[in-house]
Amino acid sequence: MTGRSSFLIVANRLPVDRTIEPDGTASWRRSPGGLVTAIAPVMQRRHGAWAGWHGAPDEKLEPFEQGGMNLIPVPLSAREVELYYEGFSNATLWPLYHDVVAPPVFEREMWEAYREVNERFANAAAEAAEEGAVVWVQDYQLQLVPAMLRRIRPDLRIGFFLHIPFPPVELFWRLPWRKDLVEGLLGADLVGFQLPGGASNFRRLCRRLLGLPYKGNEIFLDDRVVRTQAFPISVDFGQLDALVRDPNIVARAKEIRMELGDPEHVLLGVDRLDYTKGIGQRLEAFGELLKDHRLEAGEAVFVQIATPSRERVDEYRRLRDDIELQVGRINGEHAQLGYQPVWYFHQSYDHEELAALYLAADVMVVTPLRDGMNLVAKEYISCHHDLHGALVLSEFAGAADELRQAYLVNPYDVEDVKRQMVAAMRATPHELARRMRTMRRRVATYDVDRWASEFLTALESPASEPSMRRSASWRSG
Ligand code: GDG
Repeated sequence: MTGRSSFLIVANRLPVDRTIEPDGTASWRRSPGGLVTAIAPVMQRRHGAWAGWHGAPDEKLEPFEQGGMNLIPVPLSAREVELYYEGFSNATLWPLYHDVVAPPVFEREMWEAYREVNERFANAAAEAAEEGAVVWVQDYQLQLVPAMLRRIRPDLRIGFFLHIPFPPVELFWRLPWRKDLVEGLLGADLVGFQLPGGASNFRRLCRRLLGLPYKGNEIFLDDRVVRTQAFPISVDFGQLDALVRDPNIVARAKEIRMELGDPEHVLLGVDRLDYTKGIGQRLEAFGELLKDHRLEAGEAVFVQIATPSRERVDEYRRLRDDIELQVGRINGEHAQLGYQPVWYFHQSYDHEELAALYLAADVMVVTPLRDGMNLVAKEYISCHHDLHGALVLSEFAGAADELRQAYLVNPYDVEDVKRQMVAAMRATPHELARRMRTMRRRVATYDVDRWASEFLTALESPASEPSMRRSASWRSG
């Protein structure tokens, strides 16, 4: 068993990116992001390993170590990237799980590739895990892994966390492979969701589709119990809070405002360029405020960072064109010499620049049509120890469940978005501080460490006995 791990993460991607040095040698750098930060200490304590794709198609790599983590690269061919990743994961499941805001593609070839790749991940995990190990599978790309893994290694404790919403039964029902997916997830001992609503959608689906009874959080199978529960993900509050106190970041934030022409209000959007994020809706609202003269020229600018994402999926190409047309129209109609209303960047930035942008912004505008959580909203809150700044937040983002003091909006209602943007811009410092203080308390308490430790504690605590099944109600929950 030497070389095997007692704690294993299984995710579509490894938490490292390859960089090529000027002399041509390759090195790996830990990718930014809360998940890896939260999990790194657990990894080190438990001789942990992480299985995932390393990012280059048609390349097989041996396991290697990086920053105290054992990394197990899972290979994908170029065709699998197209069918499993861009196809079934991002053209079928992504839109289906996000309220069908774009039409999902149902293709058998994509499904086949998804099944095969999931099998490969399950085999890699089975080989790397020591007897009785804890295995934590991440996200919608790997929903078949829990059951596949349990079949090979019934001794393991298996957890699964879904980062995106779990849809209502009526939407999930459309999926031709609905039974396989649900059975895949039920291979886990604990299935975690962002919100209680996702967990209850899943339990109802298990009852309707497979006739399984449940009681409270527990679903009763013949020989075991599967626990379902919400664990709202969060950010590394402490790290962001410290970063924005760095004098270099403070100076950069001031400089950004000057570069934007020192307007009274800086509004900011930061998203992957994705059709679920409601970028068009917020730009429309901003454009109308200028047109209606509720904002005067020069008074406010909108900075939109739209990080390149999934550029080979058709729907994403169309979205990019639409957004760029919309930005061009607004600027064409409302710009003046020395004043550009919308600053649009189809680029990514390092986390220092992002922190400076958060600090520079008076109003953060987060208007997804559907979002599992939305970390950007929580990052913005973490960056405002000055208690200045307002968050305009969609009711359809998971984060809205916790951040009740945000200016909550229905992104489908353009008048509502306009009204709340204006309210956020006109609020008194006292009002802003009142809201910000409460939201900061929440994010500081429920940070990403707490998320990871609550999930792992639940995964390792015993569930009810299957004999409890007799008392499980067919209607509860
Ligand atoms: C999925 C779910 C859920 C963005 N641009 C840059 C950059 N980012 C970072 C942000 C933030 C992350 O990317 C985006 O996270 P979100 O939560 O906002 O959205 P998704 O990518 O859709 O994430 C979502 C999340 O998983 C976690 O469970 O909240 O609902 O959809 O951290 O800061 N980071 C840097 N440069 C950029 O240009 N460095």
